[in-house]
Amino acid sequence: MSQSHVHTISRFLIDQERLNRESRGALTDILQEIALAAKVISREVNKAGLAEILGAAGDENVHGEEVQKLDVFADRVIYRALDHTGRLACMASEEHEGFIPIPDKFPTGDYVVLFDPLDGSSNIDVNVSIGTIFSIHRKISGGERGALEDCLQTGRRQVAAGYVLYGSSTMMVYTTGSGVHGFTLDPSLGEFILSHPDMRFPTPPMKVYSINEAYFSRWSEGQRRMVAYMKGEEGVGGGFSSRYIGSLVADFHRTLLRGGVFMYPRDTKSPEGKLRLLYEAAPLAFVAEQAGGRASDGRTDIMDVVPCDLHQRTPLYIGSREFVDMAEEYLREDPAP
Ligand code: AHM
Ligand code: MG
Repeated sequence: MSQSHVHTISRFLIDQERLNRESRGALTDILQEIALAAKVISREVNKAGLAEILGAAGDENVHGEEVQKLDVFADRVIYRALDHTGRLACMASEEHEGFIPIPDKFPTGDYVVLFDPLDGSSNIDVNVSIGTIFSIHRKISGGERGALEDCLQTGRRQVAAGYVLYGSSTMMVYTTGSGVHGFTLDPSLGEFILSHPDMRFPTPPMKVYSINEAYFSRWSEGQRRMVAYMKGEEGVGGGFSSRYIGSLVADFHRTLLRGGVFMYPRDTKSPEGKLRLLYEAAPLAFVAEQAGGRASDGRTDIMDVVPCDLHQRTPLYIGSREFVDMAEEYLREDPAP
C-alpha cells in the first residue's frame, strides 16, 4: 500500500458510518476509544519484559507508584477510555464480579460494552501473544445507567464485537455486522492502519485443529472420536495438523487467517468448559460468523445461547464452518450434559 493511501481506523470508521445506520456516531466513538485503549495497552504489553528490571506487580516503580498487574492495568485503561463518552449505560468486565454502571458524574448513552481486558495473561511472562476481546450491545432496559439484563443478551443481538491481538504486531479486528476488518498498529505513526479488509475464513480451509490435548482423558467419547478422526486413527480422516498456543485471541486469529477449528470442550474437570460466554465466546462467534465461519457449544450455536450469568462458562468450537459442523456431529452421540 503506498503511503498516500494509508487508511486509518478513524477514517475507515467514518466511511463505514455512511453505510451502516447502526454505526452512526455512537458506535464509531466507542470503537475509536477502544482503539485508543488498545494502543495504551499495547505499549505496556511491549514493556512487560522489563517488569523484572523495573519492578514486578505489587512493587513500586521508579516514580514510587505501585506497579499494577497488566490485566488490572488493561481493565482500568478500557474502563477509563469509555466511562465519560456519554455513549454507554454500563459496562461489564471479566475482571469484575458485577456489571459496572456509568458513574453519576458522567452522561450516559444507549450502549453496553462487555470486555475481557487481557485474555491469556498467564502467557505474559513467556512473551506469548495475548489479547483483548470486546462485545457491544444496545441497552434494552429502561435504566439510565443500565441493568443486568442489558449485559445478559444473546450473541445474536451484538451490534459490534472484536479483539485486539498483542502479537508480533498489534492488530485490532472487529465487525459491526458488515464483514470483518483488520487493522495493524503502525508504531511509527501510532495509528491502526487497515491491513486486512473484509477478512474471510479461507475456502477450502487448512486442516488444523487446536485443542489442549493434555486433557484427553477427561474428554467425552464424541470429543475423543473427533480428534482420532482428525489424526487419521478413525474412519477416513487424517491429514490434519495441530496448533495450540493456549492464548485464545492468538489461536482464534490464526484460525481465521488459515482456517481450521479451535476447540475448548467441556470435560470431567470443567463440566461447563473454561471460556466465558459473554467476554470470550460470543464476541468471537460474531466475528467468526461475519467471516463466513461459525461457533458452537457443541449443540447450540454460540450466537443463540441465552446467558443467565455474567461469568457463565461455555464449551467452544469455533472456526471454519465445516469443522464446527463436524464437531456437532461427533458430539451428538454424547449423553446430554
Ligand atoms: P484466562 O481468561 O484466565 O486468561 O484464560 C483463558 C485462556 C485462553 O486464552 C486460552 O484459550 C485458555 O485459557 C487456555 O486454557 P488451557 O491452559 O486450559 O489450555
Ligand atoms: Mg479470558
